[in-house]
Amino acid sequence: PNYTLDSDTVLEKVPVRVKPPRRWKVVLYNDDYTPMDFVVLVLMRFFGHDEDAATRIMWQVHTQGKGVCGIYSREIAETKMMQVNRFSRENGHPLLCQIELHD
Ligand code: NFA
Repeated sequence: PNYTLDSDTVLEKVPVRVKPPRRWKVVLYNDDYTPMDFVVLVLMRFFGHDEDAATRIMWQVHTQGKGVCGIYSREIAETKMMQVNRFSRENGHPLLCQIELHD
């Protein structure tokens, strides 16, 4: 029921968000053309990794076919995906960035 304080004042119940927001993985995919140095640069510039971490993730993508750059809310993940794909195309590389729902 709604909470009636008097005949003309009603505080409507609004849904309370009880579940934590879903998290999204930002994923890079391997290809045969993008230079390794460019992938490391992307991981440092857009995901805040230092050179060692960026190199490890780049190598994971290169050898396993894909790798996780970071985990974010949907808004942040979509923005990073778009920024990375734009930056890659601007630099003439086919590097592909996508997002997927975290388990
Ligand atoms: N496979 C690419 C190469 O050998 C390097 C690469 C790594 C590309 C990670 C995309 C992602 N130049």
